[in-house]
Amino acid sequence: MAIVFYDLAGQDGRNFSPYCWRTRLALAHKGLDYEHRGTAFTAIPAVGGPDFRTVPIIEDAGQMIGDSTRIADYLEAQYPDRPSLFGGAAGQALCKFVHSWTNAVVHPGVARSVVKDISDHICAEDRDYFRASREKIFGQPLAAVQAGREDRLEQFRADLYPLRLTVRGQAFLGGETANYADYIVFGAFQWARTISDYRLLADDDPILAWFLRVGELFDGLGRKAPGYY
Ligand SMILES: N[C@@H](CCC(=O)N[C@@H](CS)C(=O)NCC(=O)O)C(=O)O
Repeated sequence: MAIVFYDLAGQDGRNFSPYCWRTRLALAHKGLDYEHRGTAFTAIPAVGGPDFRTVPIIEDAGQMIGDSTRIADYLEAQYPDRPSLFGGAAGQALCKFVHSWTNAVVHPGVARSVVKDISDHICAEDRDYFRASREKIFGQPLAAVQAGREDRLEQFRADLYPLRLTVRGQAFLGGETANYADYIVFGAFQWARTISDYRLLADDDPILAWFLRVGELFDGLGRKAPGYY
């Protein structure tokens, strides 16, 4: 039986979860067939019970596995004959840094820039849950969180300098070919692209060129997904 992949669902087939994009690209990288199940936020508890509070979740060979990092590690161990996500143990360990950097630096900047746009694109049944849970996190109405994003853009772009320097000098974070590090960071920008026309990256930013390159992989998996650019 093919793997079942529970992905976050938004309106009009917009799959906007950054973590689910990591898993989606990891499955494609491994060349694994899967059944894609779009899942609303409020439907997640019904998928795997109380141990699974977030997506992505995959079901494979009778097991449920949650958390994008655990899923990537599982796929690498379970399917060693398929293309490697990490290129070995050192690459796998370095991806933990890429994960931490992305979560600490990229995700907060993206979230504050587009959180109101997310709420405008989520499934109708999730609206109240999303607004209440995110307003609790931010301590403000979502429109107020997002307000002033233009004033924060220069600092956000400056914070991306190490990424910019890297992808200016090589095609992918993985080198000549993409690996899981690319998918971690790609997920953050794909999150924004799927639900907002706000441009976090300048047209001439090497990070945008890299993002578009990753979007072309696997027959344009990222590019073809509903989004704004
Ligand atoms: N550490 C988890 C985080 C996953 C996560 O936060 N997923 C969000 C969607 S992007 C989610 O399912 N949130 C559920 C909720 O907020 O109720 C991973 O890497 O998979």
